[in-house]
Amino acid sequence: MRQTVSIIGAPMDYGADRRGVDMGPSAIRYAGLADGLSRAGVDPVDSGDLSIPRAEERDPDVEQPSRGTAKFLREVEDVCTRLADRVETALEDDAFPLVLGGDHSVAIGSMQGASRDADLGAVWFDAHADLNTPETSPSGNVHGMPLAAILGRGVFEELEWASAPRVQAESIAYVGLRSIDERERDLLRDSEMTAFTMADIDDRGMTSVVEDALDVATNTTDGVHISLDLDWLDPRTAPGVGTPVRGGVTYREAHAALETVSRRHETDGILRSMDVVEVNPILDEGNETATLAAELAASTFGKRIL
Ligand code: 4U7
Ligand code: MN
Ligand code: MN
Ligand code: MN
Repeated sequence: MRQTVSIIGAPMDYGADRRGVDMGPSAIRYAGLADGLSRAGVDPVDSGDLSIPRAEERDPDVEQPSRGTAKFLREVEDVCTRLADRVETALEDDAFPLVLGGDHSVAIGSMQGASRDADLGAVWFDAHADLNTPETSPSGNVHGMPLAAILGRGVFEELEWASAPRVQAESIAYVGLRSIDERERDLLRDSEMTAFTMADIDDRGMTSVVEDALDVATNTTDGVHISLDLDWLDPRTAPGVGTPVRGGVTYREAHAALETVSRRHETDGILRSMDVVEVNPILDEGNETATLAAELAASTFGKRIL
């Protein structure tokens, strides 16, 4: 039986400074996401977008002295709570939730929802560690904080909508890290997470690194969440992102990584949920980054050359 993939758009840009990432879901759909998924052998069902008020109608709330700085935290809470419910519902209907961002703070909602009824591991494909707390963040942007939120670090410990008790640090693996803030590095070193950097990919090759990351994320969990931030790729290949970092993964490496995930899913049924985030059509060139996002989502479900 073909697996149903429920496409859930979360056009949120509260978590990032560069406007335009709220257009990501449209651009990824327009780039042929549904066709790509069908060709990969799954049944896409589009559940539409969450309705999200524009940031201009909201107050950025930069002053929350007791909490440190986290811009639009209340708005992120509202969206992530609704998103978590949508993800949970998709899983109850035996569908696979595929969340389209929006900035990376949507991952708080997708992982919350996917871990309400399961122990969840994660593979984080990103240039960044996304482990700042409002206290350590140099920007106050929540898209740099989703893993700290999920793991209940700093002030997130008290925020029930954010932390996900069934996600453990030891079941999270980064792949492709290359930009970490100073205070974030201490948080990462003190945690039980596994980090594969760009240097590990250089040394060992992508497929072997991803195999290890999947071992980490499947060990003692019921399923794996894939979080794909398009700034994981080199900016020459994926220019449409708000926080580009040179020296990222190539087009081929990216496909190899997600095809490795798909092979493991085919044999062991490891996948539970996924988000594809940080596509910013305003900064993109000819919808190239959105097209890549759609292709990589298809590769996750087994797009094959032959
Ligand atoms: B993304 C940053 F300071 N670390 O916290 C921050 F460099 O979801 C960037 O990975 C965060 O794109 C990038 O603002 C968040 C910065
Ligand atoms: Mn990110
Ligand atoms: Mn990033
Ligand atoms: Mn970014």
